[in-house]
Amino acid sequence: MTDVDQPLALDHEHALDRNYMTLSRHVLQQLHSFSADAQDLSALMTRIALAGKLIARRLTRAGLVEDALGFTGRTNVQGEAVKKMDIFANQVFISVFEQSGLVCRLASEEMEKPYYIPENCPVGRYTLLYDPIDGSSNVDINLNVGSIFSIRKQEGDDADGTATDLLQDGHKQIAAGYILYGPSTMLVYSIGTGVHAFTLDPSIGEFILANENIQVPTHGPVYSVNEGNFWQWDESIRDYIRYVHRHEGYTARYSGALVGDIHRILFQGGVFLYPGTIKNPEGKLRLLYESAPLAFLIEQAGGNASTGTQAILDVVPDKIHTRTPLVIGSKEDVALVESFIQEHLREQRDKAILTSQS
Ligand code: P6P
Repeated sequence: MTDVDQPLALDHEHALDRNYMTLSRHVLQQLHSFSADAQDLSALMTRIALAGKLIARRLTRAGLVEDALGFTGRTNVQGEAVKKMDIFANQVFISVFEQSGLVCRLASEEMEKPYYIPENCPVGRYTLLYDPIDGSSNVDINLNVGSIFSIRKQEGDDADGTATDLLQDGHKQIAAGYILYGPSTMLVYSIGTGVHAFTLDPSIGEFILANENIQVPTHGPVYSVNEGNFWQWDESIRDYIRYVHRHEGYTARYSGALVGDIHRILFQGGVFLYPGTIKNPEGKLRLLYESAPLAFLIEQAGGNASTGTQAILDVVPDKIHTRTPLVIGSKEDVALVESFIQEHLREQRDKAILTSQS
């Protein structure tokens, strides 16, 4: 029989040949240290992974479990209708971290104010900021969703419970990443030593290293944006869209779930943008637990992330749920979007000068 006649060998056996690098070991290896900080980070990432496994399990059975799908009938602090899965996932992170002794607070898209670890629980020195289910509109139609996380150290004592130490720029993040619930469940993270992806092996309940030191291509074909907002955008963004419509080599991909769109760009290159609109000049995406963690990750992978005029990691929020416009992805593609914005700002300045001189 020729090769072409050979049935494809399902190489389950080869999968066992991998060295099975688990997430907790990988973190310690990245830090080349067993210091208290390193152990904390490893433990934090292990808790994130546990939350991911619990949420993945619920998602894979959602259609069969009473009360897993659909809306709660409530609206969250964002003014968005809350899905039952949003509440479930939000609570999973709280439950997984409450007794960990690692965190003092959890700040979530789903909670107006941070959740403070109760007195009767061990309190740690870190804060977890997270979007428990990003893209929850996809849950009921079995499309990919994600969880986004960011870890910061508490600064000061926050005795007044206002968590003002969280209102600092994204360079204060010590770890960030996301969990993508897709055909497989993947956890992608960075602690400032590159970007690494792990795939959940449900048969052993472990996230196993799949891709190490991921580098986003400097350019890619994908532009990812909700073109339904076209007429709500600034003219500079409309001109960028006209450019990619008229030039070869671009393709549109938009899933309605930020994590999936970013994951595609991380591996294939391109740019995701959620610009400001007339209705929401600051855009829709939240800085502390969506844009900043993803910006941390993409910069670690050699990409860029900006508001269109300012690096996302430099933005200082004035409140926990601050929103900013987002342009994120391959260096060259982010720069192209920014060039249209800069061109329009120049034109506006020139026009203002001419008007003042006339
Ligand atoms: P729109 C999901 O609600 C989300 O926060 C992101 O995951 C996603 O990229 C975006 O909003 C989708 O927003 O306005 O295009 O439906």
